[in-house]
Amino acid sequence: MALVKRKGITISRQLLDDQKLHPEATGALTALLSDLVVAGKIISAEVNMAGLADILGQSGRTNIQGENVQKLDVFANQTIKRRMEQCGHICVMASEEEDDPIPSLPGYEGNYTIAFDPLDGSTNIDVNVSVGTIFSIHRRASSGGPGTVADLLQKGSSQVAAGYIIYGSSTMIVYTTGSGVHGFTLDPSVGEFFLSHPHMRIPDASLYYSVNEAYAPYWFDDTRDFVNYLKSDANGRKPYSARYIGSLVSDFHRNLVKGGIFLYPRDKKSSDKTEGKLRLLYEAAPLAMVVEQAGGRAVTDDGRRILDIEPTGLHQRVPLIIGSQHDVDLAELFLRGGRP
Ligand code: AHM
Ligand code: MG
Repeated sequence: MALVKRKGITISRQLLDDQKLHPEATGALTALLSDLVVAGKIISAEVNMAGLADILGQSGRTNIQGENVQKLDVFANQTIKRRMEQCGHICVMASEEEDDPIPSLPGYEGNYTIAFDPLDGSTNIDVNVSVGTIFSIHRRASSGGPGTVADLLQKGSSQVAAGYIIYGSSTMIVYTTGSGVHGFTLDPSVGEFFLSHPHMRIPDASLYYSVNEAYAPYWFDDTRDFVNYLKSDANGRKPYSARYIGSLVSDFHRNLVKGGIFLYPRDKKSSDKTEGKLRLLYEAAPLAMVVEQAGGRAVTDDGRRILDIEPTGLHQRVPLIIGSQHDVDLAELFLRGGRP
């Protein structure tokens, strides 16, 4: 029987309801996600204090682990590692901030892996723009003991959960375990996430595009033609509007709620952008699972479904086109050389 979702239920309740959809579930994924939620609350509290760091000064102020205040992306990375390495359900982790796989504490290895971008868009912190944590969870591929790189290099379609925490005007967590997408907003007065956005669906079409247009001179022709088409009023169309924050979680979240298309395509200029900038494991794959679960699409600029890409390296980059279904379909048409 489908459960009726009302606003105001807690994330713990929702996680348990998700678990009920899988009769074989042991509760391990629920416990893992609950620990991740705790990490999100700790990071949220620290992000909210960021603007006061210069006023209060860094020395003397200690965080929850009793350390002096650190750079926020380092703090976020350590916070997630500490929650996950001893949660008892993770065998190995990968972080955008670290070159190598991160093992769990000996004796605490479990059946899942997590890849995360601890604080995406952290260059925006100083100007009070929203940043976020992105996470991707897989069942391990190996059968026991410490996890390996091979456990982490699984394609996006086998994720068992994915989502993000956005530290914005409110802190929200948006996640999927493969049965739709739900959004929760943190009530800081009681320290609890409450369901605020049940069964999120991305609008099929939109009038917003998000791309860093400063790179337009280096784009391939089809990318430029597509963006020019969006901006044009050809055939009496209403032109799209540009919305680019430069903080992926924020740009993605806005598009998820309002509809829109986000592009970080390849370009001809810099060698490290030949595959785009964004990382498959930490950014593209988890957001692709969220967007598909919400009715949207995520592809590369040569038409591959993000969730079908076999990763070959932990820090592999991938060109990303993600958002409303109709808009991504239209982008694909242009990038295949077609025109409406
Ligand atoms: P980061 O992981 O180093 O923070 O970089 C990722 C960020 C994304 O949040 C954002 O979409 C992108 O970089 C912006 O890049 P650019 O400044 O090239 O437009
Ligand atoms: Mg990032």
